[in-house]
Amino acid sequence: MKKLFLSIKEKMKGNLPLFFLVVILFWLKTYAAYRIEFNLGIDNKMQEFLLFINPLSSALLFFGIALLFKGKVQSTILIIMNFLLSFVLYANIAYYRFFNDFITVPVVMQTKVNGGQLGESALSLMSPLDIFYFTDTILLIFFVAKKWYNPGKLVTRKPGAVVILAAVATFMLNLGLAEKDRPELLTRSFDRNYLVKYLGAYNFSVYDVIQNARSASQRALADSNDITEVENYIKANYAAPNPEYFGKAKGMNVVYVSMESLQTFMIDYQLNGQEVTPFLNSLAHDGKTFYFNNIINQTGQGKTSDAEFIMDNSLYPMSQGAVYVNKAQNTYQASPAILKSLGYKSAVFHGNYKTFWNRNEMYRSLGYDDFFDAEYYNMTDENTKNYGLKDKPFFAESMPILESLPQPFYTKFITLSNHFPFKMDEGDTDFPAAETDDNVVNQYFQSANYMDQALEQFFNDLKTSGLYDNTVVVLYGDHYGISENHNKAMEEIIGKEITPFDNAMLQRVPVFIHVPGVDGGLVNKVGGQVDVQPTLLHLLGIDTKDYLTVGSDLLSKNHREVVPFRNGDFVSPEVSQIEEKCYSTETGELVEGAGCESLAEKARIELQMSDEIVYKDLLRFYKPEGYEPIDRNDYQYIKKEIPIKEERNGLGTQE
Ligand code: GP9
Ligand code: MN
Repeated sequence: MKKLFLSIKEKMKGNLPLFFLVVILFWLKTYAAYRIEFNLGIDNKMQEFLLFINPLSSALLFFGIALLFKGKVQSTILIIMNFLLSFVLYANIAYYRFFNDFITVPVVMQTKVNGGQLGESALSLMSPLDIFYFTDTILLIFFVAKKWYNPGKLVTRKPGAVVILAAVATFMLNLGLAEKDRPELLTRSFDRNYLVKYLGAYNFSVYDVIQNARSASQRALADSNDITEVENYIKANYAAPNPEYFGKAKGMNVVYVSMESLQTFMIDYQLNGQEVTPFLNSLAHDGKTFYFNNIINQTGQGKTSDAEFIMDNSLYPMSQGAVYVNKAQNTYQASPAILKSLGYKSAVFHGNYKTFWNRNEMYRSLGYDDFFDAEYYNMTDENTKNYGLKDKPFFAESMPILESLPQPFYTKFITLSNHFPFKMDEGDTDFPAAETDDNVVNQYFQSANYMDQALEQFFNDLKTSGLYDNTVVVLYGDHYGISENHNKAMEEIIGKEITPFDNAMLQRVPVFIHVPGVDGGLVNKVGGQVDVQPTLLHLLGIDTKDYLTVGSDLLSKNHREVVPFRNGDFVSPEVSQIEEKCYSTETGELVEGAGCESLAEKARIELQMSDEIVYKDLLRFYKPEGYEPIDRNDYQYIKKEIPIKEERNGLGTQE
């Protein structure tokens, strides 16, 4: 061993110490980032240890490659490797600060699609101090420039080979210990947090690349036999409609509104005695609107677009990346297509450009007839903020277009103002900010209040135009607004310590359904976003028994109540599993041996069945009874003139 070390030292011509110094600096930096930036939930000493050693194998492996070369090539490869890995780490840090998640291959694809639009959010997540995450790269460049790191002639590749072997051995040890602490880590985990905690940010990226290549090949390998098991499962779990409500909205128009970042805790919440969302609160209590206060959001990395996907298809979005970006060419049997054969026209209204989140591609597969994007709106500086048109001008300018549509219509409106970082322009709100130390949280109340006012204005316009009496309105919160990273301030807001269970409950989003002529009221059944589509279709008098939807009608007597989160956790009326632990849903206390396991299996199967459909594009092999398949080639979203009705003068204007 000693001989080997001496011979390595000789061959490295004194570079060995500097090489290992670079490895150690990189290792410590990564570990510091884990501790400072990520919230990985370390539970025991073993996890603590694994977190500490996991950057080592990556450093040895990637830097070790440099040692296979001599002279300048060696130092250049070392610098490039060090920079690339540091960049991967830093990109994850910036992304995590908002999304509370790690970057995956599909997210990178998404960024390509979304272009510079994410710039503003990304910038607000960076700080000059972040240069710290490149100190070792800078030092290395300095060593090389000063010729302190100066690999001479390479006699053998042995040192490189030894370092790479050491990397593999370290990785195997790491993986072995991780599997012991968390069996089936690689095969079952949907949770990126776990993978990073056990294997590290760099190994996770490698794993992710492999996973994605696998998913692409999955579609190619699937055939029509794969649909049988999925079909049997879904049909066995079908919840028949409640005769009291079935068909009560037959032939009516549909308006969906995606309420950006709105969480259920905001409904009826008073900030210093003042209601934040007085209009939505009035709907919750008017007895005319169904208010579902126990619906968990099931979105993944696709956020708003994931929620849209769930609402239209009653399928789960992808566990990684956005289905809108990665599976836009699939065959779907979405609401706009289902309703087409009943004479419905469909349209989306959104104050951002049509390519954002690949919507113009996805909407063709969903069968939307029209897409009114930013091109149709007055996108002045005053009217817009970070992600696009502000909600008040958005609804006001949408009204004439909505009125011009042939009826019955199925439409959705995607709001934007209540988006992170929630900062409002001067003059747009006089609602007081909260007074915690966290500006994001403070501003959230102001922008939510602005959205609430915009919604009230929209409802008034619907009433004035006469559409209200013949239109089902579905309002839903798309996903969380305040991520876990802001829980310190959130504890002040809700007045108690936030446990992992409370945190899961904060993932609830409000859902309202107003059906003209039907009494509503509070429905506190546990449900998920996947349950909205079957609920709506049944109200419209369309039985979902032949459709492959994984949700179940919230108004049905047989509504299933084990509701999965996208990460495999679940909520049910009795017990809930959050981060692998079992809680009583009623008290929020940890419970042992309380039967979370069998329910977790149910939740897992539901997700798996949905994933089969989405990942393998199985609906191309399935035709529901009476359904007319659509051809995505029939849809193009080219700007056209809107015939504005004359008698609508004065309607839909901003107050
Ligand atoms: C904008 C919308 C908002 O078009 O998708 O972004 P998100 O809430 O998904 O970050
Ligand atoms: Mn959103």
